[in-house]
Amino acid sequence: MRLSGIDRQSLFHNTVGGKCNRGMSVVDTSSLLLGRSLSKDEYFRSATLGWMIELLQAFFLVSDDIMDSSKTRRGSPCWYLMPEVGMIAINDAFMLESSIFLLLKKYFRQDKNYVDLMELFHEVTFQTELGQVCDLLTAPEDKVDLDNFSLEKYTFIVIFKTAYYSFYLPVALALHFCGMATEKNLQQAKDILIPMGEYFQVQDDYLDNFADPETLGKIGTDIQDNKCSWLINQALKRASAEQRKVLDENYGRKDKECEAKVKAVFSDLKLDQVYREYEEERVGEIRKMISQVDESEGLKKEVFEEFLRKIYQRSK
Ligand code: DMA
Ligand code: MG
Ligand code: MG
Ligand code: MG
Repeated sequence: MRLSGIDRQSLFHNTVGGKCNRGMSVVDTSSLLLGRSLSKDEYFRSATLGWMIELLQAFFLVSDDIMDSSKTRRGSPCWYLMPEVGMIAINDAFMLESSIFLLLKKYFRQDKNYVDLMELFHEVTFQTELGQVCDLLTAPEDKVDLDNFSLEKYTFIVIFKTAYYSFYLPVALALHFCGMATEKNLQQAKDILIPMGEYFQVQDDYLDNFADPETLGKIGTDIQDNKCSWLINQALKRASAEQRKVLDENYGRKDKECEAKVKAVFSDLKLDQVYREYEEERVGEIRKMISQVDESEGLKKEVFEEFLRKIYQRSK
């Protein structure tokens, strides 16, 4: 089937231009698991699985940017803000998702893992959507109530909206691809990659406020969007009565000046330093978990070391 102009543009605008960490992880993990470089065919097939995660990511980002009223993504305007796109972006998001299953059928229909791979994509998609709906429901636009936030809610949201599809999925796909998807290997992968994904979303929340949008490729929206982010949860733990009042009166308002007042409280509370301490502690714990991985069924510690290396102290 030939893609018409607009679908082609959606595909290019939304699937290329990112870091491709998720997609490449399938290829790199497969090679690590097999302990050798991949044949041409193995490379092609694992890269195809990798592109499917990038398509899933594109689907989530196009819809996430609409729901979060974001302005830019990967240094360009969000897809729904492009000329002549608008709310057609919603259907484009669905088509990006559907294309995963077209590719899966085209290249993996004959594979004995076909159903496992398909179920994995469906399951992880559902988990992400569950995370997204909790993210949105804890951030009502018209009702700011900071008492509604908690680190427990935060942890639930980020595990579901980010950790499953960004961290568990690439390794689970590679395990299936290499014929090593034993229950034990999948469980060990989950036990490490879910906390790692949680840490990754804490970084995302930190960068939303503290990074240079030029480097990050996107302009932060969490404060104006009333998000139950890592930073606001840390601020609530530390704020004086006066600072709390500023947060109550200015968080979640669609107003640049209100946003600036919240940012000032975040910086007075030295949340950048709090974040750096959190990062060191969390990374220490994750490294410890990695050192305890049981490699008896073919899983390799290096798989996780490589993931951690890619995200540690990231600035975008
Ligand atoms: C990201 O949450 C989650 C998904 C499923 C895209 P977010 O809105 O913080 O992401 P970003 O900062 O990239 O908009
Ligand atoms: Mg967003
Ligand atoms: Mg979001
Ligand atoms: Mg974010």
